Amino acid sequence: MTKPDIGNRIERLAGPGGLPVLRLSHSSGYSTTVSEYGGHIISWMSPAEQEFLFMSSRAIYQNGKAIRGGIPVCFPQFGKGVLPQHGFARTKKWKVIREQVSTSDVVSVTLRLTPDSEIDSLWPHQFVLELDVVLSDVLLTALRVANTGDKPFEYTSALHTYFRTSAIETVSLSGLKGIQYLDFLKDRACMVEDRSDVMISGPVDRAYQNSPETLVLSSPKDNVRFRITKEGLRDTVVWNPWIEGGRAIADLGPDEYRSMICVESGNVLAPVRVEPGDIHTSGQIVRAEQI
Ligand code: TA6
Repeated sequence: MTKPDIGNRIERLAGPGGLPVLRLSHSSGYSTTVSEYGGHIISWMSPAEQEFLFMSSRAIYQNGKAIRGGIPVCFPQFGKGVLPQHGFARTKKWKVIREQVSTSDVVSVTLRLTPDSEIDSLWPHQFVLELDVVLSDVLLTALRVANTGDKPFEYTSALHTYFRTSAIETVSLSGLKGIQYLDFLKDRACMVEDRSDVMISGPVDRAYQNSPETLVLSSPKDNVRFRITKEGLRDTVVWNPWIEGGRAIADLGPDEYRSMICVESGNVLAPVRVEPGDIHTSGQIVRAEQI
């Protein structure tokens, strides 16, 4: 058997704003692009070149700024806290440590983030964070957090996935009925989801606690349904800023709230503790099905 040629399958390119990116292509026709800045996936496309991830038309591709859209990695803090919102991983340059095409034709890259002096001053823990981006006819994203120091640490995280839709009002998310959630728009009020299909008709920002392993997100206008399966990530955050909220976000284009829905697999409500020498692994697989 001839070994697949990495050159054809993994290209190093200058992405938006000149940021170095890796573009992975699978023999099925799927492709994905990951930025070394932020370890941030900025595109995932079907063989027919249908883009599945939302990217803001006003996204800023600049050192120190988080990119609006795609799959930001929130680490080691989800949301607000002592660190900058959603942590520092999304605004740091990661290092590509592995590029691989397996004999079964799965294309993957691994990026690594280790502390620099700035991180050290913000979060004084010795760690190695690795992100695997694994492309076949599905997109797998895995995070490995290694504690390389001699004291335990805790972190929260999320794969803050922005799905693209051409009509937010037609989108539905199933699998959450009966699941408890904290409503961040109502002072973290604790509620229980009573809908089988969660539809979005106003601002939403909530964290479903211990959500099921698999959720299904449908965007009928785009003839697509996403099967989102997570492992090692207990919670699911659902976010859409809606009209007013969207206007307040400088790097979101006018009315682009209509074109996005964030369904974020994460450990957001309770931290993960990592003992010295241990590695915590988590991740999600997204499968796109045409409907
Ligand atoms: O995951 C939802 C959330 O935490 C919202 O509260 C909202 O602020 C969003 O993330 C975006 O955060 P960002 O820092 O990227 O503007």
